[in-house]
Amino acid sequence: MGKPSVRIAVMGVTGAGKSTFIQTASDLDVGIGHELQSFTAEVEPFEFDYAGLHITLIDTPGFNDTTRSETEVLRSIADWLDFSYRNPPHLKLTGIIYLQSIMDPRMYGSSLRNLKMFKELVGPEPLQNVVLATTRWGQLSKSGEVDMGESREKQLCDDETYWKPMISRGSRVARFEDTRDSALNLILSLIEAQPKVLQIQSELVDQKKDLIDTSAGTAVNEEVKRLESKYKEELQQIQFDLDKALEQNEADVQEALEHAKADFERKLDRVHAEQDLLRYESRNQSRKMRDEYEQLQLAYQQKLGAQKLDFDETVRILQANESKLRKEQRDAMNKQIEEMKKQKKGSPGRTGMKLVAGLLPVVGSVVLGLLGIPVGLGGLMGGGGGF
Ligand SMILES: Nc1nc2c(ncn2[C@@H]2O[C@H](COP(=O)(O)OP(=O)(O)O)[C@@H](O)[C@H]2O)c(=O)[nH]1
Ligand SMILES: [Mg+2]
Repeated sequence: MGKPSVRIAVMGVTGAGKSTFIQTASDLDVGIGHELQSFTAEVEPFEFDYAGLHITLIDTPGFNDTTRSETEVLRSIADWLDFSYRNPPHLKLTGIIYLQSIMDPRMYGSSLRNLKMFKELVGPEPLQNVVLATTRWGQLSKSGEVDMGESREKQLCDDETYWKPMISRGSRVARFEDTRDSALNLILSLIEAQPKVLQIQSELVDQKKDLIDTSAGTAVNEEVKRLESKYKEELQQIQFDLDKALEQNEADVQEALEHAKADFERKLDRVHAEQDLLRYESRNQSRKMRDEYEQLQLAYQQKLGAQKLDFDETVRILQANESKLRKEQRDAMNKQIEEMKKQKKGSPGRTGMKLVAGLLPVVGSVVLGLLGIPVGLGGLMGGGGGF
């Protein structure tokens, strides 16, 4: 006969003290994160025996991870929960310990966001099997600030946007006092509970939903959409600023910029329209869009630099980088160059700036960014005139 099994997920923002808690409880070396780097990138179970029980503590990444998107974090947690429940012996969690550092003076945006994601993952039913635990009481007692900790704890419990609704639904509040006993007591307080299926497990396995249609997936997708509109606003702002900056220059430059902007906005619209279809890929799309946006910014800066470039120098730089282009782009670029070469050397129609402006609608802003026209060429050549 095996020992009775206890499975507890440990959640909370990066830095809340999840790994510290697991290490203290299990005496295993779990690898504890330092400073801003978050150590736990994937869901990772740690197993040990205690008091006749086989205990598994499941370490999870926080949604405020410094290196991974919310989608990636959600996917890794959802995949683990999905897999363990979907396949025999269809494991359910005995409980969840949600950690929150008592050292945090207030609920930061990322803490609130993480809590929201936690609630979406767990759903209302299993909240009875949740312990909301504050960490770092050891530090507070050393510095004689336990009173302050107590008033923060009270705030957490009394605030509607924080723990209050969860406590009303049966979640308990506890403190992790930095000792093994304290950690084990927290765990033992959960073992009587009837294991429950989490909302995300029920949605993915029983209701056969796609991740993006689950409550947690929807919350992430909303965030993606919010980011998209933010990028759009920023793009408009940059357009405005650059219009101003270019006011004194030739109309064709501005026209080209307008063209590039319209191009970009069409892409943005397409991403919006496709987002719901893209499902899992939505965050990738958003990331790709951000890259393009950054390229566009770069291209703008380069154009400002190119106003001071002469024609031949611009041709040299472009052609030195032409291997980065697809054949049709390369052909289009060289056609444009040949076109302009027909004009008289040193004529106002034949400058680096005019060349870049002419290329913009042909090869697009992203490609121009790849072509490596150096930024801030102030000292290289005199203004508009060629040669
Ligand atoms: N003294 C003390 N330090 C803690 C406690 N919890 C976390 N830390 C420290 O805070 C940092 C982040 O903790 P960690 O356990 O890696 O957080 P995680 O990201 O939630 O796994 C580490 O440097 C820990 O040593 C605690 O309860 N007491
Ligand atoms: Mg950790």
